[in-house]
Order: sequence, then C-alpha cells, then structure tokens
Amino acid sequence: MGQAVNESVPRLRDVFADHFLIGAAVNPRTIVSAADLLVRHFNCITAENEMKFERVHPTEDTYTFEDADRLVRFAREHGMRMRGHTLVWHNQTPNWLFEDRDGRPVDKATLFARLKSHIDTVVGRYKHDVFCWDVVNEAVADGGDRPLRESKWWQIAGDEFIARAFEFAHEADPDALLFYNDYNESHPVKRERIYTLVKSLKERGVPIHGVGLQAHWHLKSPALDDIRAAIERYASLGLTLHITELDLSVFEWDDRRTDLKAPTAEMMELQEQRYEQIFRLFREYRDVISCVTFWGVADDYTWLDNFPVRGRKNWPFLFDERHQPKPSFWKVVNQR
Ligand code: HAH
Repeated sequence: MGQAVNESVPRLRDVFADHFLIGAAVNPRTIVSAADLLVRHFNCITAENEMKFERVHPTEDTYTFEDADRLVRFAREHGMRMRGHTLVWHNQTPNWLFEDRDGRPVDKATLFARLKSHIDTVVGRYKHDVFCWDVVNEAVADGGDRPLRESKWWQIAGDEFIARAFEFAHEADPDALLFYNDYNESHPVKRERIYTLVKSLKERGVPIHGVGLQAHWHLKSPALDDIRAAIERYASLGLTLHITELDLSVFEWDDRRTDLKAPTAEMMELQEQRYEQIFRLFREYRDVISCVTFWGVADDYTWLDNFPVRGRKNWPFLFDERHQPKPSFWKVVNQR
C-alpha cells in the first residue's frame, strides 16, 4: 500500500466540493502505490494509458480490457467518477486500424466502420462507469497552414473523422458527456483553431458537450492571461470545461538539464506561486470548469520523468515523492 498519509491534512475533494471534481490519472501500479492519497483526496480518475486504442484493441479481433477493468473497479469501490481517455488519437493507436491485409491504407468507409465498432464496444462496456469521454484528442495542428493535424485519421478521412467519432460515441452512450481534448490549449493561435473547430461542430449539431484543456504547463509559461483568455473563449461556446491533464513541470519545455536529483528551492517557490495563481483562476471560473484532473498523483511517478527530455526527473504535483503535501498543496488549500 501507499506510504503513510497525514490524517490531519484537508482533503482536496472536500476543499473543492462546491467548485469542481478533483481528479488524477492513474495506472495499475499507482492505484496500489498511491491508493491512500487517491482515496483521501480525489473523487475522479482517468486511465493514463489503459483505455487508449492500442491497449484495449491491439488487433482487429482482440480486445484486452483487464487493466482498464481494474481501474474501473477501483473507481467503483471508492465511489469515484471516471473520465474516459481516449477514443480517437494519432498516438498509441495500432497500425492495423488504418491498413488492409496487404498493408495498404484502407478507405474512409472501412475506417469509419472500424471506428464505430471500436466505440460501440469500448464506450458500451463502460456505459455505467465512465461519465465522460475524451472522444477526440489532439486533432488540431500546433503550427503550419492547416488547422488540423495531418494524422492518419485526417489523411484517410479528412475533417469528417471528428464529427463521426462524436456521433458514434453519442450512439454508444447517449448519457456520456463528450469532450474535445487538446494541449497547448492556451496558446493564442492554437486556441483559435480549437475554438473554431468546436464552434463548427456545435453549429452542425454534432453531439459535443465539453472542451478538455490538458494544462501541461510550466513555471513561467503559458502566461496566466493566456490561460484566462483560453478559458473565456472556450466557455463562450456554452460548453462545460474540464482541466484534464494538469501538471506544472519545473522545467521549461526546452530545458535540457538531466542532472537534478531534487527540485531547486527556486523551482519549489515558483511552483507554489504558480499553483496558487492557477487555482485562484480555476475558482474564479468554477461556473464553467466542472472537473480539474492532475496527470498523476505524486512526484514519485510522472510521465514527465522521460518526456520531452529522456532521463530528466520532474516534480510537477501537489504531493512529493514520499506522498507528503508540498508547499504548493497548502497554497491551493488555504486560499480564500
Ligand atoms: C498527453 N499528450 C496525452 O493526452 C496523454 O494521453 C498522455 O498520457 C500524455 C500527454 C500531451 C502532449 C504534449 O504535452 C506535447 C506533445 C505531445 C503530446
């Protein structure tokens, strides 16, 4: 089981009970190693990898649900909500989906038939456990002339794959809230691209209910004003917002240092201030933000330990490597 959890510490989920759900990304290891923290502080989980296409549907006629099921059971046992992540993405998706038996690209009709069958099976299976889905993840391009990423989805099906994915998900579970989810969501150029995409989906009557802001942020970027502008812009579409993958890297994106064994005092201080500002903002927008999910639980494990710089340890959360609350935690909890 996880390490001792201080019983006198307020619970995040209680502190924000009148604001939004408090979530964490988990995997089959962290539901054991961080069980105490998860149960005490969080009322929502997301599978970090276990519901992704390659993990649940590795070949056309095999579905593998053991790991995802384990996470679903954990949520159920502890009365937590669960977010579904993710149905359509350009990463962690097997090649068979896009190819025929001879390895040539399939046509659009075949791709859509396969997508429908995948969504029916996965969304159908978790109908009673998963309350919302990141239906499409990261379809918008960061740069270049085209607003959409030139993924295999786009190459085979054009812009249409996005709307179809939402329609299939809605058919599979009419009660699920359906999200478009992306990173660099606060960057003004990408923000407008995401806004335009979601607006057009809404105007065409596509069943979409929310925008997911991944919020993989750093100590100095993006600027708080850009985050605020993004929240305002997406909220103006009349959809709910989820902060889906929050972490505050102690490094800027292009910092190549791999030698740190612990965060510096300056990093911890900046992180504290940054967490305070960000949660102040989230509180201010509690009417539009209905869930805030961290992309992990505590600093002993984060996907950022190897990304984007291999071998670079990171410390992005409110709980340290020994699962104790950091100064950042107290800034978030004690503000009024
Ligand atoms: C996210 N991509 C994914 O949504 C999530 O499924 C994965 O586990 C980790 C991060 C973020 C991302 C990024 O911040 C920069 C470049 C590519 C992808």
